[in-house]
Amino acid sequence: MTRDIRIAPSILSADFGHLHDEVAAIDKAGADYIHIDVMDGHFVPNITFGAPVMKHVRSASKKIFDVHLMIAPCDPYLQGFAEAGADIITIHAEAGPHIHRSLQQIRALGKKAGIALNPGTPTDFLDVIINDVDLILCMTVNPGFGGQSFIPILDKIADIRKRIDKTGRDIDLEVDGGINPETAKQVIEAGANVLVAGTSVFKDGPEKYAENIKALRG
Ligand code: S6P
Ligand code: MG
Repeated sequence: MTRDIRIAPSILSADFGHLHDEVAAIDKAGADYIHIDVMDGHFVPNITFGAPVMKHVRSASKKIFDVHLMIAPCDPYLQGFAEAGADIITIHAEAGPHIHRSLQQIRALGKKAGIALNPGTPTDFLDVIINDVDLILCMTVNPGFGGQSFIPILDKIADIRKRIDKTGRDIDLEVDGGINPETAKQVIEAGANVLVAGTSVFKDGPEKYAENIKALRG
């Protein structure tokens, strides 16, 4: 089956000294979503930036801002990211004691709700929340750093695709971590339709972004 593949460059690999220009450049180069990685130094062993920085770059693109919150607890920050211009807010299965309420809160803020599964988080978890999400993010690295190697959990991606198809709803299946032209083919084949990529999009400078994005579409 042919799916419409969307590419979500992760600005974690951008030049932070020129973030506004970098977001404008990937927009122009053909990005479908702008993937925003937020890390708190607690849920993951690294710190990036918060809603004020995202708000500052929001004006660089009209594309979908796909916010990946690697933070716990997530609840106190959801409104801030919604107000800063997020379109999709994705939280991790382990991001708080009442994950169902957190997903409801994202939707109540008028945003699409995503759930992220770490490589070690079982897909059975989806049974209890799949009707409350618009996107499922399957991590193919343990989150915290860009530039890690892809963990080949293709059966897990295929399992999530089956669960999505069973709902009959149009839920995005996003894959994040170690995506390059070779692994992109594998995850598309397994059922993913949104590919996050940092290293492989931002390598070799802005004049290569369009070519790098195109190479991921398979
Ligand atoms: C996980 C990571 C992801 C990012 C990532 C992808 O540690 O932080 O959530 O989206 O930057 O990067 P790469 O280099 O694997 O494509
Ligand atoms: Mg991410």
